[in-house]
Amino acid sequence: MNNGMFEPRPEHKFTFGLWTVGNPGRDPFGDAVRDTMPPVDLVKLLAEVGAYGVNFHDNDLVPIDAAASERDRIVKEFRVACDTSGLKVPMATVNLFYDPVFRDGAFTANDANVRAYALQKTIRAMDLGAEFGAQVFVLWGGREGVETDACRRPDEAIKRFREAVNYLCEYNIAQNYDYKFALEAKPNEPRADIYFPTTASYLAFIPSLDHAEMVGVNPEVAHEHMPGLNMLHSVAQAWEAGKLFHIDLNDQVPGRYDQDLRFGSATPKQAFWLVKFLEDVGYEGMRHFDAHAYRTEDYEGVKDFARGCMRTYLILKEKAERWNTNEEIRSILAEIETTNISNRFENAGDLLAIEFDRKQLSEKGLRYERLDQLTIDVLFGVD
Ligand code: GLT
Ligand code: MN
Ligand code: MN
Repeated sequence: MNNGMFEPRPEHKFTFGLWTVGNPGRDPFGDAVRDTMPPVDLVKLLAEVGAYGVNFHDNDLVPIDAAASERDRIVKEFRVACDTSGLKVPMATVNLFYDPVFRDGAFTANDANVRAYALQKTIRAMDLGAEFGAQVFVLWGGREGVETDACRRPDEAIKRFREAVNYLCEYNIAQNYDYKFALEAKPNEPRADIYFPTTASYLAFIPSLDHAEMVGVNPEVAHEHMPGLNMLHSVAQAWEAGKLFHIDLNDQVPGRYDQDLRFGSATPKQAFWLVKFLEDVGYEGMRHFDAHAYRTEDYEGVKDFARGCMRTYLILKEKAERWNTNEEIRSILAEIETTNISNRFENAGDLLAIEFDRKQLSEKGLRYERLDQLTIDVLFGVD
């Protein structure tokens, strides 16, 4: 039904990480279920399903131990694949979590040489992303945390993290890269506790940086849902602060391990409010899917997964339009607005002089039940 309407187009700015469609299904309890697909083939797969762009960590593309000549060959091949398929590289990032060297963190590790290596690895990843025209650089500090707080004071970790981001901003300026950095929060996993557990933590930290204007956030649905937070509220706060530089779309049931499910597949109502917000405010950044296919799937299933992420986004976008134009919804919203006539009190005396009628103010039902049911009707297609 309405198939053409939900087909991805370049202007939708749908992107996927190499690590998402390339996820071979390994988990802590079981081995890979899909053969590893080379990056150039993943680009073809993404082009086939209609994505706009592909993002990568340094080591998704270039193995950590690659010699310079191998790096150049890989980069060349990847460029040809992107050019041929028309795929863009809007975002790049760095893997500071996989290698054992980062077992105690990267920018916050206690060993100064590990911290320096992490910085070196990051600026090389910035060079790599810049070669492909990436404009956003995501920093997810997966190992920036602890199993035991005995190892360092957390305020020291914050200072180290600040020093690292300041350094990267200087490099960005020196190289004329013009990147925007997007800090991605996650409360736990892979470590017991990760510093800066929520998007709001990063929003509070960013103003303390030397180049705060260069740094924003990359909220992820799953990472907000894991501790039971409301993704929409985190995104709205970032947007209102002018800091929504990127977004990771996927899904997650609160309280579980990091599921990275197909966008909208577990909590479609929350996904609806999120899409509606992004569309209503006119967010112009990438709609990046940071998720992966079920472990039951082969590469045809991976395509189903990727198509599903984009299709659900577009369905929800259409639902948002229906919600915005639904007559009964509009009339309830208009009714709500009648109570929102703001008073300005020139001085506190004016405010103190008013006798509020609390009983009258709390008498009338607010009709949010009806409003929510109308939302459900829209979502279920019976509006
Ligand atoms: C990793 C993580 C994601 C981050 C990626 C960027 S890598 O898969 O689970 O949430 O966005 O480093
Ligand atoms: Mn993510
Ligand atoms: Mn995740």
